[in-house]
Amino acid sequence: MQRPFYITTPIYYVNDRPHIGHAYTTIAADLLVRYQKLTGRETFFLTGTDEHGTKIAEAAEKAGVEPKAFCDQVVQHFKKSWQNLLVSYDGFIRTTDQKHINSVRKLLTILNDARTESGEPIIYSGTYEGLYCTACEKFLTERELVDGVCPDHKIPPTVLKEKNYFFRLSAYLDKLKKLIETDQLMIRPQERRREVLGLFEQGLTDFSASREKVKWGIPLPYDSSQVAYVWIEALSNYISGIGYGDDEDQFDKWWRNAETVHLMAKDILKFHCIWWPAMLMAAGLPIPDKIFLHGYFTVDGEKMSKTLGNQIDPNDMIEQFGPDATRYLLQTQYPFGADGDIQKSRFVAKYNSDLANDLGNLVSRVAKMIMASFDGKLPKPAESLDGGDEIIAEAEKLPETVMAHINKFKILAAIEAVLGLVRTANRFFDTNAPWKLVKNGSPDKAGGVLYICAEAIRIIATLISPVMPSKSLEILGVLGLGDEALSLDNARTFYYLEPGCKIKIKGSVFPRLKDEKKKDKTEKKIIDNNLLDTSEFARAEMVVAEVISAERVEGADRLLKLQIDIGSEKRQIVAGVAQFYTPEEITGKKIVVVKNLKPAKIRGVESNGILLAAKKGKKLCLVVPEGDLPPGAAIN
Ligand code: ME8
Repeated sequence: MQRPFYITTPIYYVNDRPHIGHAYTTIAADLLVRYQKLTGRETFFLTGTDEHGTKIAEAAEKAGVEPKAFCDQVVQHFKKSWQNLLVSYDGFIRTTDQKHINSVRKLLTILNDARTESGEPIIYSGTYEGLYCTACEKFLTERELVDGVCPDHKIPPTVLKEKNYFFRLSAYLDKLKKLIETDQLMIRPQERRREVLGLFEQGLTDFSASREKVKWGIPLPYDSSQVAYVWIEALSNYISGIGYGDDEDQFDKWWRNAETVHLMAKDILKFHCIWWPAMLMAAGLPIPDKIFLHGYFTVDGEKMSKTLGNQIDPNDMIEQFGPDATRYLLQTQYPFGADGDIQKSRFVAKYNSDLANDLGNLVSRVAKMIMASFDGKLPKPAESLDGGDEIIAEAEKLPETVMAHINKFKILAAIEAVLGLVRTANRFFDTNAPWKLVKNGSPDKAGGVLYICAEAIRIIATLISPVMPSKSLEILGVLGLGDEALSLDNARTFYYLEPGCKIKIKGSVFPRLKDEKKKDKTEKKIIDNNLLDTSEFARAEMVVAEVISAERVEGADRLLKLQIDIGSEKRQIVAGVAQFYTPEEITGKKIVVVKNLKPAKIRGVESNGILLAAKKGKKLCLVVPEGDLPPGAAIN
C-alpha cells in the first residue's frame, strides 16, 4: 500500500496579481499530483496566499483600501487564474483565515514553552539591529547587499532597531545537517542540496521570529505588542492548511503518515530548507520528506518585474493558447529544476510543432481514416505489421518510464517520453500507409495499423492527461472513452479498446496557430528579428566596418543611426543598441555587419545592413574584430 501523497506550493504574496512565475509552480504541483492520482494514490494538494506583513499593508495603503479588503480582492485573481488553468487543489489556505491564525497561535505557544535538550528556551527576547528588505520580507546582512541595495529588488533596505523574540536556530543545526546529509530530509535537485549544506559552512545565526513595529500580522500569544514574523506564520501554512490544531485526524493523515513534498523556486530556499524543519523539530513535529526547488526563470532574458512591465499574466496565454496548451508550453520551455528563460516568441512554434503537427495530427488522421474507410468503427488488430511489435513495446514501457521521471521531478523528460510515442505512431502510420493498403485491397492490414494507432493515442492521452487534463479527455472522447478510462493500469494494458467501438472526431484538437511574430512590426520585434536562421546565415556576407558617425533616431529609445564605412562604400544602418552605447561611444569603433540584406525602413529611417552584437539579459556587446583589419575585410 502506497502512503498518501501531500504536495504544497508556496503561498503567494497578494501584493499583486499572479504572473506566470506563480503559475509555473502551481501547474507543476497540479500535474505532479495528477500523476500520483493516476496510480490510484490518495492525494492532497495545498496552495494559498500569504496575506500578512508590511509588504501587503503597504500595497493596500497605496490602493487606498484596508489590508483585509485588499487581500479579499487580490486573492480572487489567484483563485480565478488557477481555475482558468485547470488547477485542481484540495485546499486553499489564506493566512488571514481564522483556522490559520488559530494554528499559528498554537504553534507559537508550543515553541515559547519548549526547551532545547540542554534546557534553554527556544524563544528568547533580544534586540534586532540591522537591515530589512520589505519587498523580500527578509532581514539582510551587509554582506548580502550588492552596491548597497537588496540584490533581488534593487532597493536600499530599511535600517531597523527593535525588540524581537529570537528563535534559537543554533540548537538544531547539527541535527538538521545530518538529516539533510542522509536524505531523511531530501532536498533536490542535488545542486540545491549542496547549496543548503553550504549555508551551514558559512554560518547560520538565530533569527527574529517576531516584529515589533508591524501591525498587520498575528499578535504573539505571549506578547500582544508583537506580531509573528511573516515568514514564521507563512511557513506554518503547510500544517494549518491540513488541520493542525483543528482536526487532528486530518493532520495525522496528511502530515504524519503521508509522503510530504514542498515545491517552490530556489528563491526561498533558506526559509524552507533550514528554518522550517528547525521550527518543526523544536515543536516536536515530523519534518517534511522532500523539498524540491525548481529554477528561477527570466522572460526574454530579463528578470520579470513590475517595474520593467514584463510580467506575463497567465490569463493572456490562456486566451491565445487555451489552458491545456498554456500548461504544456510553460512546462516544456526548459528542464524542471534548472534555471531557464521563457521566450514568448517560441510559444507559437512549439505549439504548432508538438501539439498541432504531432499530437493533433495523429489523432485527426487516425480518426478521420477510421470514419472514412471503416464506417467510424474501430477495426480489428492484425498480424505482422511493419514496426508493429516495436511500437507496442514502446507503448507498454511508457507508463513506467513516465512515472520514473515524475518521481524524480523530471517533468520535461516525462512529457518528452510521451511525445516520443506520438512521433513513433506518426512514423508507423506513414511507413505502413494504411490509405494505400485500403486501395491495394488489404483493408485488414490497414485496420490493424489503425487499431495500433488508436491504442497508442489512448495511452498517450492517459499519460499526458496530468499536463493537459481537458484536451486529454477530448482525445479520449474521440475513442468513445471518458475519464473512467484514465488510470495507469489501463495505460499499461495494450489491446484495451474493443474493436467495433465508435470513433468520432469533429475539427482538430489543436488547431494550427498563425505565427504573429512574422507580422509584428514593432520596434522591439524588428530588433529581435535581426537574428538570422541557419539557412540565411550561410548566405550572409559579413564584413568589417568602421563607424564614421552616429546619432539617435528621434522618438525611438533603442535605436541609433550609424554612418559606416564598409571599404567599398559608405552606408547608413539603424541598430537597436542605443540603450547600451551612446553615439559618442560607438563612433570610431570597428564592428561587424551583414551587408547583403535588402534595405529596410526602421521608424522611417533607411537601414542598409545590420550589425552583429551579443546580448544576455541586460548586457549587450558589439562583436568586434580582434586586431587591425581594414573596413571591407570579409568574415568567413
Ligand atoms: O516568496 N521563476 O511569495 P511570492 C520561477 N510568500 N518561479 C517563480 C518566479 C520565476 N521567475 N517568480 C515567482 C513568497 N515564482 C512567499 C512564500 S511560502 C511559505 C511563502 C514562484 O509571491 C516560485 O514558486 O514571492 C517562487 O518560489 C514563488 O513564486 C515566490 O512567490
